[in-house]
Amino acid sequence: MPSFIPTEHPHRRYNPLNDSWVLVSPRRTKRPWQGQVEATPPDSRPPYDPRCYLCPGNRRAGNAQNPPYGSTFVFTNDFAALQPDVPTDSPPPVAGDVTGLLKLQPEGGTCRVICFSPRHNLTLPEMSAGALRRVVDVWAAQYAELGARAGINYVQIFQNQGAMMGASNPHPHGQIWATRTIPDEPAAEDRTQREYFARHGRSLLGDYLRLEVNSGERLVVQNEHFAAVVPFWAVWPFETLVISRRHVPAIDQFSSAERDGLADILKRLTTRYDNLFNVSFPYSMGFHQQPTDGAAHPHWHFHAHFFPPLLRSATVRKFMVGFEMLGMPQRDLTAEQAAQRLRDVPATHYKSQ
Ligand code: H2U
Ligand code: ZN
Repeated sequence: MPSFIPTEHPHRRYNPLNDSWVLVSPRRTKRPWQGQVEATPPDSRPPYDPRCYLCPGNRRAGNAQNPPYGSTFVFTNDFAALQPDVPTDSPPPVAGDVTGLLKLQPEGGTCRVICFSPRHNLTLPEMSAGALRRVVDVWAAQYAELGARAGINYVQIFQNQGAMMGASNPHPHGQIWATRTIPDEPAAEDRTQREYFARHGRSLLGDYLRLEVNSGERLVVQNEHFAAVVPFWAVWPFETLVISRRHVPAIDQFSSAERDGLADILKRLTTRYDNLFNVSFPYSMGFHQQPTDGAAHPHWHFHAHFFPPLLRSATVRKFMVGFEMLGMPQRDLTAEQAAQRLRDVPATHYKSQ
């Protein structure tokens, strides 16, 4: 089927998952750049760093001591953004506000940190399939445990990879923030998926995945259980969406084979990311799963978002400023071009080539 997607002309694309638009300006990557250049952090980390807060056996910043863990380790964030014991009663109106414009609600929850590996110098693509599978099992167990708690209605699992994305420590780790209210992004996706399911009787992302697998234009990697695409509506230059082939609402409902499949697709995708500029590719990633509010969510389809900031090279990132902050998101290369770039790099990690 011929593609009628413009490769030269500015156009807008619609994101049906969060009901927003992105401006695509394919020719803008040709503009000269004399602006900020990021430092490429040297990657000469030892397998164990006695000063690292997350290495096995070390003391953390809050003075707790990590056990001598051998695979993964989960602990409550010593500087948690959410606390479980926040009063839930509605507070009185903000003093002086007769308009109702100033709204304030208490928010309860909990924050955890997950060390993916005892090895200080690894990243996800450098971990073995078996070790990654153990991380998947920890994510599933954490989602199930936190989600079952009274007062936890949403569980956000995520990872900030790299200093450029705000990771505070190079030890391989991710976070979980579990909240009483459903945050805005998953709340928007809950609405769009519910409406699509009500109208068509099928999952929005299931239909989208079928379309992407048939076209192949935006496909990056796939296996028996998952596919990773640069979504048609991607905002970040090399943004990807990992979608399960089976319409499953949450990670704890995957079979053992599907969990292996998730570990495999994450390894293959992050390997390609690192191979793009031969650096450990920075990103924020996370899973979007059904809220744990006890309501039925038959429309929810498990997926992971990867939002990497790099644009032209290891040192030049995309800035979401000016028009993006005041108008709408804008991107410089098309989703199809980004997917092609990610397909063109080797499937084996550059450090092991
Ligand atoms: P980020 O690298 O994505 O910031 O995650 C690390 C988290 O680890 C961060 O939220 C926590 C920080 O609060 N942390 C501890 O809980 N204890 C420590 O000793 C160091 C860091
Ligand atoms: Zn460490």
